[in-house]
Amino acid sequence: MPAYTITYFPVRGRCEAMRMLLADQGQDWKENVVEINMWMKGDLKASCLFGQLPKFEDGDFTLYQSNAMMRYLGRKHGLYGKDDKQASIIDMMNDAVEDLRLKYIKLIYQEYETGKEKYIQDLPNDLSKFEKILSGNKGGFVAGDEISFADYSLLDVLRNHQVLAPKCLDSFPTLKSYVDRLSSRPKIKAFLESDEHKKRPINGNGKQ
Ligand code: 0HH
Repeated sequence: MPAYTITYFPVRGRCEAMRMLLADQGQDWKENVVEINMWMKGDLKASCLFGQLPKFEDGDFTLYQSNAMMRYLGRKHGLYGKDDKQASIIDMMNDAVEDLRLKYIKLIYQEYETGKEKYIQDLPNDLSKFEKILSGNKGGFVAGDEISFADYSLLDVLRNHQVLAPKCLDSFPTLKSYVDRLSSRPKIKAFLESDEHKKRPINGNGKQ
């Protein structure tokens, strides 16, 4: 029986970075898929610490907040840098990814029709920051020379943006090769090619 359980809606959303991490680390997990009609009944929502999903379980240990889950798995699977300074850079990068994810979520769920063009126009302003940071780190990851939990977060957000704006990485060669290199890691590649991943929509409203 897998150690981990992810309880979430049938979307990639806030869990696909964690799924890539688990797949890449050779971990099994169970998916507890919550359809919207079940969520609307209210009992599960009432039981969630902050009234939201995802919920993550490791045996009898339960966590809410997707980034706390990433940090937990980072600590548990050696994906949190080699010292306190690297760990702090990894935290900083994960927070920066969260800022971009929140902008993306706002676009997808609130402003898609009115704001997509402007969003794509402004996107290089955000991407250039990540390009600069990654090109300054010869190790090829957000910090040091080993993958960290924040790399899976960044990979997920960049891949989502490639769906939103397929050419968005064309002027960012380091980011482009970073996405290609991480996506080609054998276990990530197998996960990305799985029906499980391919059939799961990125977002819950059909927009991407
Ligand atoms: N800070 C939290 C975290 O990182 C934010 C969690 C959150 O926003 O974990 N949860 C949302 C779902 S994520 C939630 O629980 C967005 C995906 C929405 C897809 C839903 C589609 C269902 C389609 C069948 N929202 C529900 C709620 O707040 O009641």
